[in-house]
Amino acid sequence: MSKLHQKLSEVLPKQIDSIKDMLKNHGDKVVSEVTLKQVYGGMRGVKGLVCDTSEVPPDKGLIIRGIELKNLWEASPEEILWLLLVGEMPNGDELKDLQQELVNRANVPQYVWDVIDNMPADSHPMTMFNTAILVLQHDSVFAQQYDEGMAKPEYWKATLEDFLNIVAKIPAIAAYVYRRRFNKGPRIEPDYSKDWSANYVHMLGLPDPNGDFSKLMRLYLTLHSDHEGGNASAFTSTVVNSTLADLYYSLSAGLNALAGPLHGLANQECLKWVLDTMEQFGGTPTDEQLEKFAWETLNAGRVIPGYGHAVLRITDPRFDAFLSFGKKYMPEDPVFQTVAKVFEVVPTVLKQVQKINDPWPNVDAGSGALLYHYGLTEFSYYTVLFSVSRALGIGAQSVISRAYGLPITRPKSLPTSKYAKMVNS
Ligand code: HAX
Repeated sequence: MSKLHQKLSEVLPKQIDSIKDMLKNHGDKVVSEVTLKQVYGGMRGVKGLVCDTSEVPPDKGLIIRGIELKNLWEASPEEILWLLLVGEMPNGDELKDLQQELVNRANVPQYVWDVIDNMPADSHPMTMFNTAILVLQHDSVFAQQYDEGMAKPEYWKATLEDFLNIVAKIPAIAAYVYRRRFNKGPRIEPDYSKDWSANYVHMLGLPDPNGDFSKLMRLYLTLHSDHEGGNASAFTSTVVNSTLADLYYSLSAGLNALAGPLHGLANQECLKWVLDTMEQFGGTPTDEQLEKFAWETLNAGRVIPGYGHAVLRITDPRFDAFLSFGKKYMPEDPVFQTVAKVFEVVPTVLKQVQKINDPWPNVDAGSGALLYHYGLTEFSYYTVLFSVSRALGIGAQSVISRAYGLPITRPKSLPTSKYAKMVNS
């Protein structure tokens, strides 16, 4: 048994007992009320889900297991995986053990490469990536053990197996999607002397002479890992996994939600918006030019990608992390300079639009410019990077949900006529 399995076998029963106690003593306590506006407003603010991996207070942003993001900038994705699941950082031995376990599980079956090779060559990279994850379902431990009559207390262990197998394999899959989709040459064999994110960078095959691109990718893969349970991708996965469809089905479903332009695809849209301003004005635009461009976007009935959030009411601390990286490593880069300028101008414009609740940048506002700087210029690929990272949070949430024995997700809907009757009576 790996150290992660051992640790979870110790930690989870205690959590399960405390939840059982809380439910026994306070099960009927009201924790949230719902207004009609919330019913027709995407359930914003309705408390009805549990997520123990992370929390997003509107005035603070992402907190993973009680640790604010600014204290996690230096963490590796593997450490984050452990933290999400266990609730504390791994020690050196535990980290090594987890990294070795990922290496042991990293081999990608040939049928995955065959499927990617047989997709239309101009498929969106997210379609290629999510299809590859779904195809891997063939090897789901959960599905196989369920067929064999697995008992409920074993569900989390089988989900953990699927989770680690997926995490181990996705860097190679994502890297191949990049190389195949953008004609970068044959697949690059993994280098297991490197850690998880550095090996991913190696398999992408982009030049990284001084290691700065690897530093960015490590930060990127940490920052996007989790964002509590109600965001569209995590929530979708939660619903699908609650049916006991295994993690391959549920992760692929969640990542399909991430592919929407109001969610993860905003990172490709955002860089496009930034480059469009530069093209229109022949370089880094002035404040006045940017303001005009922002109003033109809004007046055309479009959103300004990378700005606004369903929960946050401050500058996203993940954006802060990217901005600080850019200031350190590429202060003279004109695309980065434009991103920094957009940050000064766009919130002042959005603040003037009454209906917009959050005028501040989100995670997607700055990351593209940094990737662009290091030669990752194919921005339709950016959401795949996001997905590789978000798989950590989604998988951890699923392991925990199955350990808690949460039932199938099934909120109640009513027809409009019934709501009308309720509010008019
Ligand atoms: N530009 C223009 N209009 C915006 C806006 C923006 N950046 N942000 C919000 N609005 C509009 C909404 O479209 C909505 O308009 P309607 O009432 O006409 O539909 C109104 O302002 C109220 O929206 P809100 O309450 O402030 O925000 P929501 O919770 O409804 O939506 C979104 C949150 C993130 C979807 C929204 O801010 C948006 O579309 N932003 C641009 C796209 C984006 O950056 N998405 C990535 C978000 C982070 C993420 O999930 N990454 O994966």
